[in-house]
Amino acid sequence: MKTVSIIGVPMDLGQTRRGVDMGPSAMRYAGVIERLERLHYEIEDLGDIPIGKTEHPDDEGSQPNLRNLKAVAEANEKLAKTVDEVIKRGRFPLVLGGDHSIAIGTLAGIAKHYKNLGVIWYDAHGDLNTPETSPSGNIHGMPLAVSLGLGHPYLTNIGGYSPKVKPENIVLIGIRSLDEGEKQLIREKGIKVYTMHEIDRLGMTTVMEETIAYLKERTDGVHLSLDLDGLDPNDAPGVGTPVIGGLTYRESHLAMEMLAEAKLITSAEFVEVNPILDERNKTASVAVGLMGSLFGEKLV
Ligand code: Z70
Ligand code: MN
Ligand code: MN
Ligand code: MN
Repeated sequence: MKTVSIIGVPMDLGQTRRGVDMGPSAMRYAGVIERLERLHYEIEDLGDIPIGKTEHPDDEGSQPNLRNLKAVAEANEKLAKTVDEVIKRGRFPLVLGGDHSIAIGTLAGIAKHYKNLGVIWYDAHGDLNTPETSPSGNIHGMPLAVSLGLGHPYLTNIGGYSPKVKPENIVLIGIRSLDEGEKQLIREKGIKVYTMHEIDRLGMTTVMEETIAYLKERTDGVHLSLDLDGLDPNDAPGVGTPVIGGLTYRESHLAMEMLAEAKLITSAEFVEVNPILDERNKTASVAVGLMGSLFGEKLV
């Protein structure tokens, strides 16, 4: 990865807290472009994907437990197309969110370029709900299920194919909040999960060594989908759904550094930064710092 394309997705329709649509600007202000240029990457900023309105005519109560379905689907179609073109041009897509529903479009744009795309889902949550299991109707709690082919066809068919990823090619890291249906799906599909329990027992070094070895032997590309709420709210307060007891700043940097060393990651997205809930752009700065480590920044 020598050339990087930044794609902003000011999406906030996948959940109900206002402000996460300002995430891409916050990460640009926190210096993402300068940070990666210092590492000698050639960066292009493709600007932001346009997001429609909440009041899409087709969303009028017609889709049970799928808030803003049509508007979310349309934005993700556009995102998928943009990501697809970036990869066709041989560049590394770096997507800045926006709520986590944008992973639907990112993965739709990426997955067709690989036989066996791996996914690292760094998050407090599993995002494995379907309209049947979701307690909230928020699509940001569903993107990983959608990518497995589960959910409304407006979402699963984005990019014109489904599924995007195989359950055995996914690794969840940082998990500490799962709904009943998500737990069932994880067991049923045998998805690899490092909850906070395993991370505390094994330590982040072992967790990442195992994750890297596991994905290296079965995938031909790995997408990192990093939800800032995977981090502890002390380190990343600017998120819509903070969950106590999370990954630290230090563990997260270590994880990114180990991924950089392994040269494993072929695309990435950083989501759920909400500047309105943040403290002096701390969470966006943490996100940009993690991108620095992911792209090979070293102290000495
Ligand atoms: C819950 C739901 C979620 C992110 C919260 C929460 C999902 N499981 N995802 N914050 N990023 O509503 O489905
Ligand atoms: Mn908005
Ligand atoms: Mn998430
Ligand atoms: Mn989350």
